[in-house]
Amino acid sequence: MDGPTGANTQAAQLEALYAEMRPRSLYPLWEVLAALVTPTPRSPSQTHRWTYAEARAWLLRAGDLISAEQAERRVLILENPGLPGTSAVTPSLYAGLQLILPGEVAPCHRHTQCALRFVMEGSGATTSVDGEPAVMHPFDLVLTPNWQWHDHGNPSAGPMIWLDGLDIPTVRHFDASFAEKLDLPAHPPTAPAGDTAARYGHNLRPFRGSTAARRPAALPLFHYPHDSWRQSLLALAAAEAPDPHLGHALEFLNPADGGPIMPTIAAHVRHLPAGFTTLPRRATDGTVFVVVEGHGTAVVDGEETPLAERDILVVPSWRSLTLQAGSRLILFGYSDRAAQEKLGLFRESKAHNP
Ligand code: GTQ
Repeated sequence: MDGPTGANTQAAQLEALYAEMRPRSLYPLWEVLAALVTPTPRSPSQTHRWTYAEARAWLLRAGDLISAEQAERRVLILENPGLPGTSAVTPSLYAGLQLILPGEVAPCHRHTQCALRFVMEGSGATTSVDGEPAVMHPFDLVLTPNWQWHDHGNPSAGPMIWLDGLDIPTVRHFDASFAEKLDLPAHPPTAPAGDTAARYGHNLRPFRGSTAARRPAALPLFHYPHDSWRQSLLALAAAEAPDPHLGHALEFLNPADGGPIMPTIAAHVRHLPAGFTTLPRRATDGTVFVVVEGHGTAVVDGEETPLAERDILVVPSWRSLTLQAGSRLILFGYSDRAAQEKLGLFRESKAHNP
């Protein structure tokens, strides 16, 4: 037998085996098993906060340099510092800040990626979905689901900025990206603003089999105005004590099935009364938050991040999150929980009172 440093040790023989196999794309699982099948999530993504004022200044500078038409979408990508080169904010999701200046149009296209828009600033720009405009106001949620035509226009007098949330990395993961452009800058009008809200937005829908059913049956609604979700959230807050881990929380739903807003993305809003601190909670859905109202602190695995209005915060999968409200704090959040629940992957863990 050779000694432990000899050419015939197990390690040396294995290394020789690996070297022979490598050019033929064969590798030993036992060297990587612990890193592949981890006992708990080990997200490479990091907790990160983008300050709105800083991002906004750079976005407006881009607005001086390139038009929405030329860019197709004039967007600053919020890339997670732990996922360089991926354009991803979490391993499954994308986030970007989009700017449309007065008079501009972001031309009509459609793609297999699902998108949400959460308005950060400005009033009166429109996102048209299959030819029906949603007139956007601050903190409105607008959806452009998988394969629905959409274009954006800004007939208002001021810049319009919103957060784009898409499932780009998920679609890339499945190698299922398709996209096409319409030959026209904007989709021909098919319905006036508010038409879908009237037909599908009030716990009603067009009578089955009638000609009035004009939207896709599986996902008809695409505009969730701030006024209306805020009123519901504050009514809940007035009615009962906050959930210890979440505060008052309401999920946006798809009226067709009571499920999340899109097949891959779920979204919700939270309210924390002034001075309230949540108990720590972790969940498998890495989440992008927008501060809608107020200020506070996010404590993620013990590390504090101050939160101010319009800041954007990403909290990766399975990090312990505690929220402290310095004033009344209202947050919007989106995550891949919709996809994870379908796949049987979603888990959460709630710390109990010490
Ligand atoms: O508005 O369709 O931020 O296709 C990234 C990709 C926005 C959009 C983004 C897109 C869009």
